[in-house]
Amino acid sequence: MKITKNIKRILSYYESDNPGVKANLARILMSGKLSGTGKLVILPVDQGFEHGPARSFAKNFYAYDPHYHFKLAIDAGLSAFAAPLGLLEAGADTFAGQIPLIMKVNSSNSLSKEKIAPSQALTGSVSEAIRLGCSAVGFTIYPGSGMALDMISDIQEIAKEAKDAGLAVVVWSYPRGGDISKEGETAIDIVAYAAHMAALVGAHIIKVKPPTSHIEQVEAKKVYKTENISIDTLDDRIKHVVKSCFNGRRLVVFSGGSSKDKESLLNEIRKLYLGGASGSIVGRNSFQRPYAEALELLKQIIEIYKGK
Ligand code: FBP
Repeated sequence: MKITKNIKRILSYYESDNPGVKANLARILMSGKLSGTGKLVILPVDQGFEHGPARSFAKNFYAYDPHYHFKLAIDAGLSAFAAPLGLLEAGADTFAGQIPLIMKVNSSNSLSKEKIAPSQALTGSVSEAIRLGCSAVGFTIYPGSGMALDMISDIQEIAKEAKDAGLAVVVWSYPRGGDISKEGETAIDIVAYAAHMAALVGAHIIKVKPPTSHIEQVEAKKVYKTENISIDTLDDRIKHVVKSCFNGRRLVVFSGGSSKDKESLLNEIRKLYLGGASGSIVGRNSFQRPYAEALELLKQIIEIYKGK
């Protein structure tokens, strides 16, 4: 595989990483229809854990089958497929080597949701990710939660183990819990802060939700005003989040959220692209649609990231 100049430049930003990590990042960046562009579209299917099977799969009952998701990610020409251990095991042989895999190594669930101190259990490990041929491990932190400090300590250990083993690290950074209001979970100051924390814990790829123009913290409000930080449009806000991730030296992808109509999603993704996002990670909006529709939607998302 020959890598493009663009990908060489991105890899050069990861100054401390060993050849194994760089090879795995290159594998993700050189797979699928966005190969070599430096942009990524990833299919995440951990919603069965996070929200339960009916809320995740009943809309499109074929999606109860793990093979459905592997096939969708491969047929759509995506950059990677992310899922928890059990789901990856269920398609490991049939789809071996066909798409880079990201093992989500921690998960929350809606049955034991905690309002103040939401947390995640470890549900996979670096050695299992290696056994299944994964390119990366994925880990969620909830900045703001009463359990945030424990989660941040856990990711520190897992990231070290993953990097030593040559795996890339993807951090889902979703603020919630503690004093953060519901509106604050996607506030621009909070999302930029959460993305920056993910960069600081050593993530190669950072995943956050698209931010709103709400500012949650009183102290931050003053700075956004005095320093004239533009946050009025979504593309301005994306620029600000990307800047908060080491001035663009880290890959930052944005989640799709719950199912919405195609045009709203595509409009949102156009703004993400304009703001300099590295890509999208779109779960429910893809697999809750009928197969052909999902393929068409993913094709259009990929076209946007190709700059078309
Ligand atoms: P979606 O595109 O379906 O939103 O998937 C992105 C994702 O990060 C999943 O990986 C995860 O299961 C889900 O969102 C979690 O959402 P929340 O924590 O808001 O319930």
